[in-house]
Amino acid sequence: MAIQWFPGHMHLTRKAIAERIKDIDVVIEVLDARLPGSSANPLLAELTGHKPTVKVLNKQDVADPERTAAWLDWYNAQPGTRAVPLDASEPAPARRLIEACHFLAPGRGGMAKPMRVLICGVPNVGKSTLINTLTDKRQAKTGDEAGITKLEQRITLADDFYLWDTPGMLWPRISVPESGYNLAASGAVGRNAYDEELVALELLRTLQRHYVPLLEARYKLGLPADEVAAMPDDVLLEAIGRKRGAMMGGGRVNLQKAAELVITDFRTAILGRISLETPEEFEAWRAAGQAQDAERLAKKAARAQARGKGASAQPRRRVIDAASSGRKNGVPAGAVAVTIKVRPTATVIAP
Ligand SMILES: Nc1nc2c(ncn2[C@@H]2O[C@H](COP(=O)(O)OP(=O)(O)OP(=O)(O)O)[C@@H](O)[C@H]2O)c(=O)[nH]1
Ligand SMILES: [Mg+2]
Repeated sequence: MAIQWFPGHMHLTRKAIAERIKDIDVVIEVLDARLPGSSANPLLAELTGHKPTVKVLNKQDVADPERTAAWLDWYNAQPGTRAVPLDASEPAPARRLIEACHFLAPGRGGMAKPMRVLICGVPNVGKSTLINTLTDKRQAKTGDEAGITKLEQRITLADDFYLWDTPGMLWPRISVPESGYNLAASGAVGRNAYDEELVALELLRTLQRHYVPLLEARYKLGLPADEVAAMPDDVLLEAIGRKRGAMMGGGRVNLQKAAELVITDFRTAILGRISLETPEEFEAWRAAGQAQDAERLAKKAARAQARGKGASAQPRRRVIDAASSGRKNGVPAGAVAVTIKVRPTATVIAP
């Protein structure tokens, strides 16, 4: 089953961003460099897409550098879209974002027209850390858990430069299952909204495809690389659990504990620098998700038509608003382009 997490505070965040965006000059969308496609929120694109935007590929220090380069090429080849890699705790590159804001909104600055910047992105991606680095103070609460920031907060960078930290937001229906798993592995999804074992198995499958030497280096399974790559994922999880001492009574492996170990090793980068998707992989997943959504909608329409014959003219269910149903004008949320347009004049900011 697909992973979904859209709790009440995200409904409020969506409303707050929709309201705030009118008075915003530049949007900084923070993406996770280990999963740039999956961490680009289509709902945010709807809410903020008309404003000049910089995409930040954050946590680049724990992402696979080759894949980050591929993602930057991919984004920066698209007209009007610009992306920069970042480690949010490093002051010098973070400060370059301030210059980028002035570039994108040249008319703003000075007491009469202060610069107003909205920082947004999925949960746990590093928005508040970036704000603290930019202001050189611990003004925003941070933590290695989804949902640390619960309310929008204005932070003053200078008398004429304001930043808005926003709570991390996902979207009501994640129609690309791989994105749900990758978001959960990264820590963007609340703990109770997914099954650690399933997420760890999916993560292991990715590691078996692309990062077998890192698996061997961490877990010392003592097996040839091709054998590790070909192992059934649940057998691999069990072998890792046994190696790492995640045991319960009767000599059995505690698979829940083993799953938590694997996920933590990925999040903390003890496993090494890993990215869970390439632009090509993500595009293929998205196309499959869109095709499935289209099929689902067609089936639903056919059912409604069949029911309509002889049924009363009154709709049976209350119509919920387009955005919270995950759809706009009949188009599924996952079908909305994840790239955010910036002014055609924008330039690449050197990393
Ligand atoms: N390795 C690495 N860790 C980072 C980076 N930026 C943030 N973190 C860590 O990621 C975790 C989440 O950071 P936050 O700044 O709280 O994330 P957030 O986006 O504000 O999260 P929410 O408020 O829950 O939406 C913290 O443990 C940070 O230390 C980065 O560039 N690299
Ligand atoms: Mg935060």
